[in-house]
Amino acid sequence: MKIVKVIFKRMCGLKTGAKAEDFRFWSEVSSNKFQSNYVLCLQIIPWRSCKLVIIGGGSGGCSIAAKYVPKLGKKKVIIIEPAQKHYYQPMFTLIGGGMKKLEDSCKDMESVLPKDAMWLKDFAIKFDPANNKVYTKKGDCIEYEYMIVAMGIQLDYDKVKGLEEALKTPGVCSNYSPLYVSKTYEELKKFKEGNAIFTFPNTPVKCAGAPQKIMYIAEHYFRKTGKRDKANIIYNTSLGVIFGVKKYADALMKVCAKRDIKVNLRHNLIEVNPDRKEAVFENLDDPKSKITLKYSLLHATPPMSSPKILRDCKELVDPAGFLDVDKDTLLHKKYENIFGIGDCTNLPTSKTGAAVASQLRVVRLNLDAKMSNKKMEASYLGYTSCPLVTGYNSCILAEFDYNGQPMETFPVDQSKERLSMFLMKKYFMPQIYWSGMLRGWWEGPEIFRKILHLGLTK
Ligand code: FAD
Ligand code: UQ1
Repeated sequence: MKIVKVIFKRMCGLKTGAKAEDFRFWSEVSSNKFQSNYVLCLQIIPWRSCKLVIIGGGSGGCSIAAKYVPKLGKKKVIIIEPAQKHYYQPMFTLIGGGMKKLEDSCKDMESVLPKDAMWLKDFAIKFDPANNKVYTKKGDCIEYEYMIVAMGIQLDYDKVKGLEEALKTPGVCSNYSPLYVSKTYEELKKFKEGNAIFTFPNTPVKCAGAPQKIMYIAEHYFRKTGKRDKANIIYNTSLGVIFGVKKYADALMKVCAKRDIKVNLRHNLIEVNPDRKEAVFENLDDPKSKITLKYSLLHATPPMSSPKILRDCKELVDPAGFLDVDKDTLLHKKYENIFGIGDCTNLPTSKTGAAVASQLRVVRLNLDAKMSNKKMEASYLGYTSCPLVTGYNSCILAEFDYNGQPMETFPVDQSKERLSMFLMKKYFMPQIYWSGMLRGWWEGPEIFRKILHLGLTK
C-alpha cells in the first residue's frame, strides 16, 4: 500500500500531501467495483489549493466571489458550480404570469462569475472540513484556507407521489424550476373552468411568498380574460397562517377575501393523479384524513430540503440538514474557517435573495476580520424581503427581521398593494441584481432605509 501511495503521489505531482483518506475516498466514489488501487494510480487526480473556495455560484456564491476575487487576486478564489446558466429566480413569478420570458431571467454562468476566479464547472460531492478539503464529482480535491458554502436549497419534486409525471400533463405547473416555469402561463391561457389549486409544501422553502404570488396573478389573469366566474381558486398551504408576519398576513387575508380566494390552512399535497386530474392532500392536524380535490389547474410548490451532499456531512449541519451557522456572525458553529450564506444555511429567517444581499455585508466584514485575526463585529439582524406580487400592477413589499418585525425601507405603509412596488419588482430589482449584487456592491437596502427614515431605524 505504501508503494502504491508513493507512485500515486508522484503521478499526480502532489507536493501538498495526499493522504490515505484520499485513496479511500476514491475507492468509495469509484463506480467500477473492479478497479483496484493500482488502476486508480493511472487516473489523474488533480489537487488544488486555494485561499478561498466557494461552493455554489448562485446569488450568494457569485456575489461573494465578486468581493473576494479583487481582494485576493487572480486564481486565488475557486468557485465550484456545475450549472451552465445562472438564473435570476425572482423573475420566475413574472414568467409564470406571462410578463417575462425564461430567457430574460438567465445569463451564462461564465459571464457573471468574476473573470479572475477559477471556476470549476463541477459538483462538490464530499466535504472533509476537519482537513480543509472538498472533493468534486470529476475528481478534483480542493484544499482551502477558508470556505463559503452557498449551495442553495434542493427541489424535491419526487417527494410528492405522481407529481413529476403530472408536470408533463395538461393542467399541472410549477414556477419553482426553470424546467417547468414557462408552462405556467401556457396553463393559464388554456384554463377554461373548474378548480385552480395552488399549494405550499410541508418543508422549508425559498421565497415563501412565491406559492401565493402566482395565485394572485392567475386570479387577475382570469378576470382580465373573462374566465373569473368559471374559476374556483383555492390556496392549500401546509402552514397554519397565510404568511409568517402578522402585518402582511392580515393584508393578504383581506386580499383573498376581497377576491374570493379560498384559503385552506394545514393542507399538504401528498399525491397527484393526472389521469383522474385529482390532487390528494393530508390534513396535518389529522394526518389520517385525506382530502381529494379535482383540478383543472394545479400549481405545485415542491417540497424542498438541504442539498444531499451537505446533509451527508454531519459535522457541518444541524439536525434538519442545513449548514449550522451562528445567526449573528454567519460563521460555522464548529469550524472557524467556514461561513455560510443563503438558502443552504439554518439562519432562522425567510430564505430570499434579498436576505442573501444583506448577509453579504456580514460575511464580507466577518471573513475580513477572520483573515486578519481581528474580532468579528458585523451582525446580521435577519433582514429579508418578499415582494408579494398581487396581480399585473400591484405588490405588497414585505420586509422584516428575525423577530418578524417589519423593517420597511420606504416611509409608507408597505402592507398596502401598490403599483410603485410592482414597478420596482419588475424593472428595478433585476437591474440591481445583475449590475449591483452580482458585481459585489449591492448589500441590501439598509442605507436607503436609514436615509429615508432619517436614521431613526435599525
Ligand atoms: P441559489 O441562488 O439557488 O444558488 C445555489 C447554487 O448552488 C446554484 O447555482 C446551484 O447550481 C449550486 N449548487 C447546488 N449543488 C451544488 C453542488 N453540489 N456543488 C456546487 N454547487 C452546487 N428572492 C427574493 O429576494 N425576492 C423574490 O421576489 C424571490 N422570488 C422567488 C421566486 C421563485 C419562484 C423562486 C424559485 C425563488 C425566489 N426568490 C426570491 C428566492 C431567491 O432566488 C433565493 O433565495 C436565492 O437565489 C438564494 O441564493 P443562494 O445563493 O442561497 O442559492
Ligand atoms: C433586494 O435587495 C433583492 O436583492 C437584489 C431582491 O431580489 C433578489 C428583492 O426582491 C428585494 C425586494 C430586495 C430589497 C430591496 C429593496 C429596495 C426594498
